[in-house]
Amino acid sequence: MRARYLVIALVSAILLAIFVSMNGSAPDTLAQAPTSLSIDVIPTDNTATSVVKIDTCASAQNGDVFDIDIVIENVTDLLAWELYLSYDPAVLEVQDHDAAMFQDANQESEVIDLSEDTPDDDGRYLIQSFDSADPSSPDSGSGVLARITLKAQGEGISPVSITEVDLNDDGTPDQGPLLRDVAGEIIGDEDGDTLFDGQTNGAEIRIGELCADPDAKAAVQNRDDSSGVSAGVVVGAGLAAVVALMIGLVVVLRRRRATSS
Ligand SMILES: [Ca+2]
Ligand SMILES: [Ca+2]
Ligand SMILES: [Ca+2]
Ligand SMILES: [Ca+2]
Repeated sequence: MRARYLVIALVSAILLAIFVSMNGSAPDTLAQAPTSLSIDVIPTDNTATSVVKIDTCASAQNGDVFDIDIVIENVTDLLAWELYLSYDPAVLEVQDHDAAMFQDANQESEVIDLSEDTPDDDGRYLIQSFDSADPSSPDSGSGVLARITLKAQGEGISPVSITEVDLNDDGTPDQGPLLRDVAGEIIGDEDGDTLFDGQTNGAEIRIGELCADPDAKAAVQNRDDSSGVSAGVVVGAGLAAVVALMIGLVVVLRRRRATSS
């Protein structure tokens, strides 16, 4: 009798498990996290296939040169992608880029970089590449899709963003992130316009002012003790040239005055 109850309990448990799995509520916890894109404005210690901490604000000074990372997380079989970095050209310009980090990390990759030329100073920078390896060498997981070198061009706060943009204000986005997998399928497009609809996290860069966290500073490449001295020398030399020019002008004017009188 007791064994019979046990069998009934077991069968009920199995049926319940099947029911739950058919409704989709149980496997949700097992499902892979959705693909997301973010900008990490302090890329210190990130590698091509690992991201340490995504920072959303960094401060720097005018003239500073520093990197930011475009980070992808939880992608499966990525083969080709494109996205636009929006920035304020009064504050920043794009000096350089590396679009092959994440895609180049696995063996036999042959990444072709089709990004816009640098320097770029019109506020929209197109970065795109695909892995042309045969047999194909798609990439899965998380890492640094692209590393962008920026230069501070003026004081102020520049948002940096990779979300889709409606350029002609007709209510339909014209440009945005596009991710394609090894089967040619578009990744993360819910509404059929090919543009990525998953999480895209932007950030901001403050030139000449601190972030809410005063320690959130850009990883500046050009500013150290030696470059500070050489900048001072350059300014000094410039001033000397201006003074020499003015003395020359005064001499010429005096001579003219002398000859005309
Ligand atoms: Ca970081
Ligand atoms: Ca690859
Ligand atoms: Ca551009
Ligand atoms: Ca879409």
